[in-house]
Amino acid sequence: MHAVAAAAPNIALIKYWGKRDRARNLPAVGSISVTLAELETRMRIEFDDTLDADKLTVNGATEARMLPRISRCLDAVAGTARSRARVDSIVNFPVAAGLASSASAFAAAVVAAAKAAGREIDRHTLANLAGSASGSAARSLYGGFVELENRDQTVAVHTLREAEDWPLRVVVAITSSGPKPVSSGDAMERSRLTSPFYRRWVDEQPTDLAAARAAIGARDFAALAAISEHNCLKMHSVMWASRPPIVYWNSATLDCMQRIRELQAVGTEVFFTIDAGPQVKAICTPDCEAQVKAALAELDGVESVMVSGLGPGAALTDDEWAT
Ligand code: 2P0
Repeated sequence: MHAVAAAAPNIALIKYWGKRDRARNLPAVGSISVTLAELETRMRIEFDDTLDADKLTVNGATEARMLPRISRCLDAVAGTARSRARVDSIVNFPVAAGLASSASAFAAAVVAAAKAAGREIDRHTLANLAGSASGSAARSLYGGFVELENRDQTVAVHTLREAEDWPLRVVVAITSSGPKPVSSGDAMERSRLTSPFYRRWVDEQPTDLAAARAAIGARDFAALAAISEHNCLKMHSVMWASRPPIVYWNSATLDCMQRIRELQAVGTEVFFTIDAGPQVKAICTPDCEAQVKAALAELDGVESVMVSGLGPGAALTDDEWAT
């Protein structure tokens, strides 16, 4: 009655921002992301009749804040009549790094919970179960370049191109490890209700998705860079125009963007993207990785820099913890 699954976080290039159905956590727009490698959440789930409540640990410490969401996710996968569960999770990257640790956590949770409960659940259904816990988690069920499309009452997620097919690198510049001023769920709702740009954002998303899909299909770095930066800045413009405004950036965020523009001006294949936080993710070709990493690491206000390749979707793994 136990299983272990591993899942990586993902970084959206064409962003999910806004919900069309808050109760079911269905996104207002489709999105395209890259699933990372090396960084992972490894989760062990054991259903145990002798427990009187679910228990969750993260890196060995009891974690109460995330527990209700994990419990709801286990109910969705294994049914509300399930036994209580012992859930132990090991995260090998800083949770405050702005890497959507909830995406890797819920992707790992649905895969491990289905196996531990003895349920055969196809990947499409697992992606929807993960997505109802955290929208971006649906994408971490798949590897490489991943598209999430809206369907009637569901999402459909698939790999557009495998990681090995276009092995780009992701350099993450951490500019602040403090907590978010506003959660992304609340911020999305505020944007929907108050931003004058929200409707336009939703209406234009199919055009941006099509451009990114074509760029990934053709492995056209310049085209992917242009549409990804545009989509990121448009999402943040929606937030900035919300009332009260939602500004996740700090001055180091802007310094990183400026440095990336300088690198682009001398021909470096790199572009930026920024999520619901102040960290800057620089996507680059393998040849440019060392240069990008050094250029960001030396900036004042950059606390640390992490690098990742692209990798596979969530999967069951053997019963050993990563050490
Ligand atoms: C994304 N973000 O596409 C976008 C870009 C942040 C900015 O998905 O409310 O934690 O749990 O469904 O998935 C972060 O939001 O939101 C996110 P919920 P989630 O990656």
